[in-house]
Amino acid sequence: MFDMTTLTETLIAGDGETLKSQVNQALDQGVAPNDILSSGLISGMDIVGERMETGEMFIPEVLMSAHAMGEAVEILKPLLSEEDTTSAGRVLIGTVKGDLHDIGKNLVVMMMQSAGFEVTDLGVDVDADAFMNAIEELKPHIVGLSALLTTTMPMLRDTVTKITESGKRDSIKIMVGGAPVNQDFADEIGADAYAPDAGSASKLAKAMLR
Ligand code: B1M
Repeated sequence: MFDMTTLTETLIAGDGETLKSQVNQALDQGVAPNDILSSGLISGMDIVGERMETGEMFIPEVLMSAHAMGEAVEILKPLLSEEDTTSAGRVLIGTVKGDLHDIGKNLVVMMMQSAGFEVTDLGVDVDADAFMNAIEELKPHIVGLSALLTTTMPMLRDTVTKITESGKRDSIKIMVGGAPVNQDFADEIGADAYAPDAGSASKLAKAMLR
């Protein structure tokens, strides 16, 4: 049986090349892509986060782990696709202003694309005006906002408020997510949906447009 801790340890060490070959080994041994992602990789990033907090790991090391994670996710991407790939709607997504975290948001993008959504990703550090301009241009059915820092959670509120004040809420559903976000906060700021992870984000997106 494949030992998932090898993936976790290699991710924490930030060794992208070794991680890629270990991911391939795990796949060869029949481990499900979703298990590799959740038990091997995401749990590794959680440990990276804890070590970052305690000062055991520094930003350059965290970045190496983040980069290794991105490379591993690239291998898993085509394998994590959902079955139904008919066009499901337009999604506009981004990480809010002041926030540079994009690994989770990229996973949400990947799951939504594989569920058949046309996704426009505005990237990171996206202010409310940039979301508004893109809404004008692309007329999305769903706007997805990601925030990973408690300090950028207010930007979720500002962006939701701006979209609401523009009078476009009749045609747009707003979904929020990110580690510090929860259902209560989503309700408080007037978002239509909160998803705790990428899989539920794409399922909820489909349910919202039904
Ligand atoms: Co940052 N960072 N970071 N960091 N970082 C956290 C978030 C932190 C919890 C670490 C810690 O201290 N324990 C902490 C935040 C504390 C807080 O706010 N309370 C923190 C901090 C403090 C910082 C800096 C301020 C550090 C500093 O400079 N002193 C700084 C801020 C920079 C900025 O953004 N302005 C910073 C910088 C960085 C790096 C650049 C080094 C790097 C980011 C690289 C990158 O993203 N390209 C980084 C990383 C990697 C992390 C941790 C370790 C990992 C984040 C991650 O990728 N997780 C993180 C600790 C942690 O989360 N355990 C931490 C894996 C990812 C799959 O999960 O992003 O939660 P997640 O996404 C999930 C769900 O949340 C959900 O689905 C995803 C997939 O299942 N989801 C959505 C996410 N978005 C969604 C949107 C949706 C729906 C679901 O709908 C639209």
